Amino acid sequence: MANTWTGRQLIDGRWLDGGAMLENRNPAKIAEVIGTFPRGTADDAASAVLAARNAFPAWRRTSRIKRGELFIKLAELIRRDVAKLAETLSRESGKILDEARAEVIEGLHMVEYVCGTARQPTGECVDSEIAGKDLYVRRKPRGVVAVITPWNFPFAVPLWMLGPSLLEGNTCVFKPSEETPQIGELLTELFVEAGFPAGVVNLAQGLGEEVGDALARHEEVDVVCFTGSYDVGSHIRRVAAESDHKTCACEMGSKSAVIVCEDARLDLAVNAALLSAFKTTGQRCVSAGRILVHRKLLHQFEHDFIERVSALNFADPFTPGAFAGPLINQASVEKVLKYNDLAKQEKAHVLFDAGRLTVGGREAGNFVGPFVYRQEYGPNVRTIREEVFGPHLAIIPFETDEEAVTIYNDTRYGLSMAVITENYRRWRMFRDECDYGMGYVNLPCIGAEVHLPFGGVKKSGNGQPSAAALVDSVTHKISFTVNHDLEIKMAQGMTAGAQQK
Ligand code: UN1
Repeated sequence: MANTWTGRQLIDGRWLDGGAMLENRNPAKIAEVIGTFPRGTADDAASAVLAARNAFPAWRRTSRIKRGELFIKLAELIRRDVAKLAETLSRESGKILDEARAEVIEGLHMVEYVCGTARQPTGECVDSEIAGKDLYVRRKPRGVVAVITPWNFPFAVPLWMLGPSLLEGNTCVFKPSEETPQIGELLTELFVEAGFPAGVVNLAQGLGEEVGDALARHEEVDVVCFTGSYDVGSHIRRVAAESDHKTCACEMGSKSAVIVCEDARLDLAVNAALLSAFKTTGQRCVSAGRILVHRKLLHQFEHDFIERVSALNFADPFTPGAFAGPLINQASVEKVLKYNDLAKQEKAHVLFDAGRLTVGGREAGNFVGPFVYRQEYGPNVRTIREEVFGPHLAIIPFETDEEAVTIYNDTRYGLSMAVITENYRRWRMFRDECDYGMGYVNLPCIGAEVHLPFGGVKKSGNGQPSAAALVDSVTHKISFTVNHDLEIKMAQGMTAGAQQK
């Protein structure tokens, strides 16, 4: 499969190749070029937006149920191709095969959710204060949606956005991350094969600062859906704010945490912490960068946790039994190692430091193993507040539940949080006092399902979640008042007839 792929863009139903190309490499074996793909231009982005704009009127007039039926076909095609999609995803993103498969299934779940909601009520019928009037609330599509997606979930996250956007009658320009163009193209091919009309889904490939930026700025784009880093998301929000009509749904970084309470079951806490911190090599938006542990359990927790961490296998994603794969690129390697050093400078007590992995073929890829340290909570400690996006984990001791809340909230992010406790009053207090979008109890802080809202607060997001809740971002609500009387009667007691002199 290596060296054979030459990527294309899809604009108005036509596959386009040529122009400047970029290389796509396997992060587990960086010498391996998977293929090349177009370095799209701002003009390509504009053509894709125009195609989406032109396709919009016919698509929004298509019955919602007919639109939903195309997703039934799409679901069949994804099911047919699960193995191929998972393999492509693993090779391109470095995610282990088991997780890549789970991600394809997560994307499929979004498609199935969309099929199921197509026949659900979409509006409300409301009473008027005038008996002869009926009031209705309905949703209308906003228009053209730019779908700008990350490399860490390059199949599921695009579907979280494309699914609700298209079902509601919007047309889309899909811009995959430049790290994962191939899985983006395979997904787009499936939309074409399922029979989505030309121009309804367009694929724009290339660099974020060129194509992504052009999409976010384009006046004919009505909504920008974005998942990725805080810096890019905040740029998109500022650019979009320059136009009057454009809205954004942004899901950005995090410093998510697991809170291990005084009464926690230790085995469960250790497993939850392990999955939260190191699955996907710590490269989920929701990955935990912090485990807050009650001092009473600290010693035992650290012992059991490090024992488990030292047994984890970070390996080529196709290795049976691998726990996690490589980091996505060299820049990530440098960033993670820089934060590991910073923790030492900040006088962390290092409990485990696997460092750069250089044996068993790992020297050929972007492999960095777990780094675990204990750090006391205090002001100005950067590593317990800033996002690292890798296998870099702080264990922070606490004494009281109130202190745990303070520590949890003392970061500018607010995405995901798990509480490990047997006490429902305690859980409820954390539920209400912490700032986050996705909360868990006796679970890791990863692993959300598509029929829930997915998004965060503070620097993690603008409160316009993806997945099922995206419907609120890609539609606007209209009200409609219908009069069944033969005369006009006004609400609020206003006189409706001609005034007598
Ligand atoms: C992400 O973190 O970038 O909740 C997406 C989860 C997955 C999606 C994560 N369902 O862990």
